[in-house]
Amino acid sequence: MNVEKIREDFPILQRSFHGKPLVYLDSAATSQKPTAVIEAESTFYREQNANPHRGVYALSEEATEAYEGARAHVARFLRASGPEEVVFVRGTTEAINTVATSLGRGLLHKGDRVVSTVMEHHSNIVPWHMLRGEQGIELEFIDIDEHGRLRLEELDRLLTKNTKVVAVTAVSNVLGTVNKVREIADRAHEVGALVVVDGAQAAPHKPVDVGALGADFFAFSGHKTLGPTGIGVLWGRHELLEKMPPCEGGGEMIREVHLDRVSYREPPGKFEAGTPNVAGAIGLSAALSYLEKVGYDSIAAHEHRLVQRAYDRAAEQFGERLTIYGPPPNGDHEAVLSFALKGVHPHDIASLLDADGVAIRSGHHCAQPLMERLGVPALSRASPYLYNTEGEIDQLFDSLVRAEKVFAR
Ligand code: 7TS
Repeated sequence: MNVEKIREDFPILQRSFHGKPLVYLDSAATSQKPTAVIEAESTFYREQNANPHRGVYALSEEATEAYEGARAHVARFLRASGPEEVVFVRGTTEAINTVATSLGRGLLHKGDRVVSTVMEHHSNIVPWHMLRGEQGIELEFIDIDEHGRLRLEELDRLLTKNTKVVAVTAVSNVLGTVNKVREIADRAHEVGALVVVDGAQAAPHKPVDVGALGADFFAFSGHKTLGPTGIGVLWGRHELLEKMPPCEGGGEMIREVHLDRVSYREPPGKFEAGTPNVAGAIGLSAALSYLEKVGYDSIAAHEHRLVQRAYDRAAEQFGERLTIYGPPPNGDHEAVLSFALKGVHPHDIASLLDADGVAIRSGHHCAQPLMERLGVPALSRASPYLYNTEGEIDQLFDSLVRAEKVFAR
């Protein structure tokens, strides 16, 4: 993989901040966009814009074809049975809320249990909390061990005949841990529970096969996979989507509306009320094409080098003073590096790095229960992607050396 060539495809990487070239290391928050994605969206607006599914005129038919073509592409990308299993939503957050809200409307009952994990992003915790409040659903969490891996032995205790949903992230946005989703899914299915997989941090880095994962639902966000903001995917097994009630009512999700009754369309239509984000779906399809062209194997090998470089520099430069959280590199640790530098607050690190043009995130990363579990108020996080170089990892560490000099007492 030629990183310099790839970088040319991402116009934003040409920018400078505070007189320094941008070193963008916050791709777990959102990835940057290649020209192909930006062009795909603007071409739609310049040449094809119309409301899909509504008009009989040629332009609307073209818009419909482009939108449905994007859906078919996502279905292939996920190795789904077909496009009817792909619901376009705003992102992972909306996808998981859709599942929770819909299941909450009649398919889950007081005393039913939802099992999640302590490493989830808030978007895979809060929607289930809401069900706890509204429906009397029990909520339990799988803990982690000292390496930031899930303690799967807890499933013996947590999976009972009352367990109806297991909601787990495929990859942690803080620890980078790659979870054993298939094993969890097999165990969950033994007690008849449905498996909701948060794929927000998985889809950008590894090929997805929803069948092989054993998922019943899979959610991901376009903007973390080189695509536009405001578009994401809820994949669900078709027979489940068929049984589930819609969450929002409005245009295009209905079959018939009368003053005294209403009936709904088949999925995915019944979950897509209102005018959809057509340009976003087309941009997402262009992003998936880009990822497929580069190839996940090349991306993984490249990211692997970056992660290894970070671990090496951390050990050389800081030893015990810098802790990278999550499993050791070279296995089940994705390109998400959350760390603590002794004596320096994460926000101070992020501000000082910003002065060097290095963009990383600091804070609780929308995973407050995990921060509590780790006993830290906040962490710094560098999350490289296919367009980052080993030189940029070096720049990160050079800046960290400076941060330690300035702030550590
Ligand atoms: N799940 C995981 C694992 C995530 O990392 C995120 C976003 C979401 C769900 C929510 O995705 P959204 O597109 O609906 O917002 N994570 C982050 C992050 O780590 N920093 O900023 C956003």
